[in-house]
Amino acid sequence: MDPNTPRWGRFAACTAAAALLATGFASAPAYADDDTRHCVITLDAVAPGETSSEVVDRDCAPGEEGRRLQRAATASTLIMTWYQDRNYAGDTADIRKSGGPCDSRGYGISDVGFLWHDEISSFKTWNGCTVTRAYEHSDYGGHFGHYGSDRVVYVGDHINDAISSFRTWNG
Ligand SMILES: [Ca+2]
Repeated sequence: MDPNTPRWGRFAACTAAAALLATGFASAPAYADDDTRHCVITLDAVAPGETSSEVVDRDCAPGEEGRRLQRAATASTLIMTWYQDRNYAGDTADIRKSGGPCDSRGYGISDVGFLWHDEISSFKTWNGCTVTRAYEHSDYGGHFGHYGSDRVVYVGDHINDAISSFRTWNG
């Protein structure tokens, strides 16, 4: 047996542990209030025959500037708010769309975008969006969480920090 093999095995294990540790630190909620980031993501209407809404605008700013941005976005209908941490804490994103409230067809967000990949831990839905599915992968793939409430204080261990796409509708 090659005497180098176990050494490489140990090296690989150490690297994996270091990567996990770094991820843990990155998601720890150890920020001051103004270090949070707040976004407004605006979706287009779902085109006939399509299942997803195009993102037509995405704007983020830190702290109070970001909250002002969210308060100013009143021309469209708020359908979701995403939170980086459980209990509606940390970075936030308001998801808005043109037109009226959520209907039974609802909205699909096929990719939450690079800022929000594997980050979301809680969310709220608004304006008639009463049922939501959160998926592990883009384009509604992998395992998912199903929620029949417009207030989800924690998405659950099975999908926490692992969400890449959403569907939400009036059910
Ligand atoms: Ca999180």
